[in-house]
Amino acid sequence: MADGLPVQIIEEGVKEYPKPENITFTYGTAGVRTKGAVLESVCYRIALISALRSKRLGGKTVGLMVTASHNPEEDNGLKAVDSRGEMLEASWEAYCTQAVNASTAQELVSVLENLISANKINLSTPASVVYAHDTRPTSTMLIKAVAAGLATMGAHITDAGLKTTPQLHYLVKALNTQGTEDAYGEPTEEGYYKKLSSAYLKLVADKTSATATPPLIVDCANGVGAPALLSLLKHIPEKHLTIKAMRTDTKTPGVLNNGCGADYVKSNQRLPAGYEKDISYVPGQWMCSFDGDADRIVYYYLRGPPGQKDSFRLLDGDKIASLAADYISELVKKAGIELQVGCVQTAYANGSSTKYLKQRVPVTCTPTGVKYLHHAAERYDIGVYFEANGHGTVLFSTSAQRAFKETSPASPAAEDALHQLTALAELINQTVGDALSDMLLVEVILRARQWGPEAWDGAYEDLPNKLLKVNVKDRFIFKTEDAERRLVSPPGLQEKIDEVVGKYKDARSFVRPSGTEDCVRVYAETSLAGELDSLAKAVAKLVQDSDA
Ligand code: G16
Repeated sequence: MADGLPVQIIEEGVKEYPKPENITFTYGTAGVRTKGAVLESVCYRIALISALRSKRLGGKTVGLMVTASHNPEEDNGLKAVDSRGEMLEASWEAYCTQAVNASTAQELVSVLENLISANKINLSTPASVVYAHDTRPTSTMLIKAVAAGLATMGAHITDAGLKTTPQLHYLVKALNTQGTEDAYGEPTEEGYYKKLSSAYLKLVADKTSATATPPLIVDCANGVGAPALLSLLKHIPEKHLTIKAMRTDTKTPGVLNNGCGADYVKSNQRLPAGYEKDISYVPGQWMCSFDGDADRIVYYYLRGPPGQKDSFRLLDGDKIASLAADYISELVKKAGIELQVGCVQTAYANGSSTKYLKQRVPVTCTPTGVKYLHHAAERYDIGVYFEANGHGTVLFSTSAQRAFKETSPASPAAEDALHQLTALAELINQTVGDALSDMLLVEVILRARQWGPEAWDGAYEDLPNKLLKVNVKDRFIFKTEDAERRLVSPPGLQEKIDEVVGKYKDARSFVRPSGTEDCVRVYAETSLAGELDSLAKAVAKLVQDSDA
């Protein structure tokens, strides 16, 4: 490949995987995402770009995950992962969009040539790409197209098979750091379980046995999180974590994310469908839901019997962020080290959570998308980032991790805090939000605090809130500013929203196009529960009218 792109092979690839006519693909919040049946050409082309990305990074391994995460089962998509395990460098997204929409091989080659020259890529550098997929029926067909694209570029390929998205992120980082002093872990699925479970066991070793409390009921969204959870549990004795896994059917067509999963529970603010008859609930019982690729988690419990009005209580990403930020800040103080703990949220964060967090730590707001939150969190010594939908993690800077290991403790309590911080940095998947790792984090903190559901929930009371999806002809005419809190287009719509919001007491509402689904999202929040529906519907109507 030293002499240039393999143009002839690319031409054959484009013939094999032609771009469907009349579809324009976009690189959105988490890569390209749409109906799985039309994505082969996208997979082939993004694989070409991934190989170039690896060359640009001196041959380091990058990753490709075939998944559509929380979307319905017939959707699929591709998430591209950079060499440190984070999302693809933003400046490359535009090349991805151009490549997937190029209608001829010649156009595609010219996009790739521009990319090569703008990034001064040496084509003789080797490329290495690891890819994985979730349980969707279209995944098998799509990974073939990924493999074909990588073969076109002569990349070294690792097919990691069925994995959760966070496991793929972990593998990328582990592969690139193995044998160095920053080794992240053994670069295998087994290595991932060993890392998480041994850190968890260190953290809960001397805590009250969990058998005294009812098992944690985990809704696996009928996705890849189900086998991953069962594998993880083989490494954790039951006395330290008792789980009842639900919605674990990865075989029956149509069940993925259907009436279950983190997105369903968060958006509908209710139990997974059918739980009322499927679970024998006991008071004080914790429950949580993963999403389809296990990169999100939300917790919940009931204040009364299943089905009783207002008994459902959600502990979403905001509540997890508060739990983690509080706990970690306390440990830092006890350890006697000077580190800044900060928190990153999006416009979807409940106003009460932001108020609560701001009284404790600095808080930053970014647009939706892990790719934005992750980088903002890197600016703190310890950056806690969570989206309200349950996607998030905690990042520990290199200097923070060094301080945990090198600080001489001034007391036994300080020594214990330093040990705990060291183990937390191992337990938490620092590459991306991870339902399994976040679940263990929550369990560690709840055990340490000896908290039942009400104690955690009592930190603050969420303002009543609602999230609606509005279908429009073209969601791309909706453009935002100010971390997506205000619309700049269509002209005049934001002023109309402001006018409506102004009629409600302490209310907030914003509108943004989804980057993963073909819809516009409307978020509304009020101080008075009785006014919520009316505000959300009024703003949704403004969106619909603007589309007429
Ligand atoms: C992805 C992103 C998240 C984002 C979500 C919804 O999640 O990784 O950061 O919050 O999409 O995005 P949007 O509102 O733009 O559709 P996942 O879990 O679906 O990969």
